[in-house]
Amino acid sequence: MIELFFWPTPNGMKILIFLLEAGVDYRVTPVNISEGEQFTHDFLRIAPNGRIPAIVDHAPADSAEPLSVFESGAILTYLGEKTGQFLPEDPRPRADVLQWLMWQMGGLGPMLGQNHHFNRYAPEEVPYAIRRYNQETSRLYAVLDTHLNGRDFICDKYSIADMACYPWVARYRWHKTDIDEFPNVKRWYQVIKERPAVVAAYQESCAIHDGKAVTAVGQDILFGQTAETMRRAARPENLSDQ
Ligand SMILES: N[C@@H](CCC(=O)N[C@@H](CS)C(=O)NCC(=O)O)C(=O)O
Repeated sequence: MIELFFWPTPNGMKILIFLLEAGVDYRVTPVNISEGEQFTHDFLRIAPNGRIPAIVDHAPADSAEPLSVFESGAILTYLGEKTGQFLPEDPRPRADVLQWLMWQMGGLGPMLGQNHHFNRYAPEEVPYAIRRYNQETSRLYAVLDTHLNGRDFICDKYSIADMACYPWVARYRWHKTDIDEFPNVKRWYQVIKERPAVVAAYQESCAIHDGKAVTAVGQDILFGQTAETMRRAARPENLSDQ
């Protein structure tokens, strides 16, 4: 059984989609990141970066103690290898899936994340930052759109690369992207959106959290973090937090 430490954000959705697509036995442990639950000792033991998603595999292949993984790209790779699904074994298609997974992890995700920050959350308007991340967003969409020309999926078959990119593109309104400008991305997005596992994943995520806007307190927790936040969270006296 896979325990998924989850909150309904794009990085969390990637893993929920995988678990439903692959038919894996799982349970969700919500981690409300707007209330600071990412800083509890129990969670930091599993995910020292204090970010969701993370998993604990309670039945690892070596039958030893439970195995934890953090970082959504590492989790998708682990689950792909464990289940033999959505990550090819042959070196050539495998390298293709992994390069697009890394493109999402190092580019699409972080850039769209900053775009959302400056377009939706920043307490003051920062025109340079908005322009910078809008431009980078449009550049990345063009990369994906060109690549998807004549293809159904990012790689040869539906894979963890699609699962990693989809939840970010699904927030295209957040990053002020006119998806009609990118017809191949739009076609790919609509096909994935209708997959039964994807529909089920979003239904399950809505039941966990209704998607209400982050409160001012939540914004302080999310956007006011420094080294001191992590040092404080790691102090033994905070063990009583759990
Ligand atoms: N590179 C990480 C990013 C994880 C991440 O940024 N998670 C966000 C939600 S999408 C989070 O936990 N935020 C909590 C916080 O900022 O305190 C991954 O892909 O797993």
